[in-house]
Formats: sequence, structure tokens, C-alpha cells
Amino acid sequence: MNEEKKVSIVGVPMDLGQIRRGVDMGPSALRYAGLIEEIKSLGFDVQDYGDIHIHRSTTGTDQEQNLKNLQEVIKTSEELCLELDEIISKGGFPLVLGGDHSISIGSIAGISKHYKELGVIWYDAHADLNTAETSPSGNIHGMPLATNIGLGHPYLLNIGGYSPKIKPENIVIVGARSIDEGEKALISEMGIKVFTMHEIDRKGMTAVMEETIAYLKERTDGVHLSLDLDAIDPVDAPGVGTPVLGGVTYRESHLAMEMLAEAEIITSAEFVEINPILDNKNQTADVATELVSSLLGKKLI
Ligand code: HAR
Ligand code: MN
Ligand code: MN
Ligand code: MN
Repeated sequence: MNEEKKVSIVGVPMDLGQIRRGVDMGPSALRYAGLIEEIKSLGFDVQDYGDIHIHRSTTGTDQEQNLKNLQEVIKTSEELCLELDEIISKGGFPLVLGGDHSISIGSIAGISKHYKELGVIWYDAHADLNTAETSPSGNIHGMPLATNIGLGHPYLLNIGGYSPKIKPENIVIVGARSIDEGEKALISEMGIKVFTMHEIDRKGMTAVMEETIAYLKERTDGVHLSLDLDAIDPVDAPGVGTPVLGGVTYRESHLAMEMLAEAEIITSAEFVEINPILDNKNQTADVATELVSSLLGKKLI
């Protein structure tokens, strides 16, 4: 990563992509954890763009389509898309603070138009490859990766005015351990590269990240890291809405971030799904802040 680049922070206090309130406080929790100061201490120029406005409807919408809060997600996504488009045009490194994972629909819409072959690392306990047809919950935070490859409701696909945003072969999912039947079918049909917890246990994080980096380096011209804190084991990151046992450890996650920093492939990032209400004294935001620091190249000595 280029030390001259300015890190441009955008908060997205979105909690409408799922049903548990509290994840809207993620950006605050990260700022409270000292994220901005930490990035400055690494020598980066930091610009905080503040938070995107979340449109909250009082009428309630679209439950019947199995897409909860569809209109609100669309409006916020469009605004986030415009903001990130502008940040990249000005040469900033976008660092997006969620918010639930539905924000990735808007973030990748704004980012991907700047690349021919955007790669994405989806660091998550879940695959987020549902559509309204396959989703067991109707929660849009379980759908952003599907949306980004061009599958889903036309209104969601149309965000940013183009679709698809990414090619299935430019994606690597890391840390998955809760995958729905429809998602499994899609993964094999599309040939999406997935390192589940099984591969992480079996090969170790070093080999998983070496393969991920080599794979993306050869086919992409930029890589977005979409890090859902629920990828990390609930012991280390308890403040998430949908915890899943048996996750990536704190140390393995640092190693992954350090290897990405060394490889200099990451061109934008987002940290999502932190729910401070469910957390233990802001532990999850502290972990996220440390992971951002490793991603941006912090060395232990
Ligand atoms: N797969 C389930 C669904 O679609 C659960 C998704 C859970 N959520 C996230 N996304 N935190 O990674 O409803
Ligand atoms: Mn607005
Ligand atoms: Mn997710
Ligand atoms: Mn998840």
C-alpha cells in the first residue's frame, strides 16, 4: 500500500439489512476505539467524511418480497456509491465503516467502476450469496455478494447504474462456516473460490492467504477487502449480530491482514457488522481497529 495515499473514512450507520438494532452504532464504536488516531499514527493522511445519511421509512416496505427495508437499503446504497466514486476519483483509499453487510452493495458499486477487474476478498462466516428467492430470512445483509455478481432484485442490481459489479471468478471467500443450501448451489455453479474454516484448519492461514493473494494478483487490477467481523471467532469478536462458533482466531486474522499489507494488493476496504450493544466493552471495535492497523502495514517491530 502506498504510504502517500490518504485514507478516506466513510461511516455507514445502517442497520436495516437485518433485524437486530445496534449495528448502526458500528461507526461510532470504531471512532471511539481510536481508529482515526491509530491510522494517523501509522503516518497516513486521514480524512474522515463522516457518516452517510440513513433513510428511515415510517411506512415499512417490501416485507412481502422477502426483501426487508428494500427502499431504505437502495437509497443509502446510492449515496454511498456516489461518495466512494468521488473519493476514488480524488485518489483516496476508501475505508468504509459499517453498518450491516448490506452496505457492500453501495460500496462496491462506487468502487468497481474504477477497475476493469475488481477482486474481492469476502472475509465472513457467511457467503452472503442469497437472493430473495433463496434467503431464509429476507435480510438483505445476507445478499450483497449475490447482488454484486448480478443476481437479485433489479432495483438492487441497478445501484450505480451498471451490473454486474464483480465477476464470480474474481472473488475469494475466507472463513465461511454457515452457508445456506441455495448459496452452496451457487458456489459450485459459479465456481466461486471459497476457503471455509475446514481449509483454514487443514492448510493453515498462511497457505490460505498465499493462495488467495496469488489467485487475485494474476487476474485483478484492484482488490476490495470486505471484512465481516463475524468471520472472527465469537470469543475474540463477540459484538456481532449473527455470531457463529468455530471462527478464525484473532491471531490468524492479524496474520491475514499482515500478509495482505505485504502483498500490497488491497485498494479499498470495509469493516462491517459490529454491534456494540452485543459487545463486551467495545472489544469487537478494538479488534477491528487493530486489524485495520495491520492491513495498513503496522509492524510489530
Ligand atoms: N445466510 C443467512 C441469511 O441470509 C444469514 C446471513 C447472516 N449474516 C451476516 N452476513 N452477518 O454475513 O439470512
Ligand atoms: Mn440523504
Ligand atoms: Mn456478511
Ligand atoms: Mn457474516
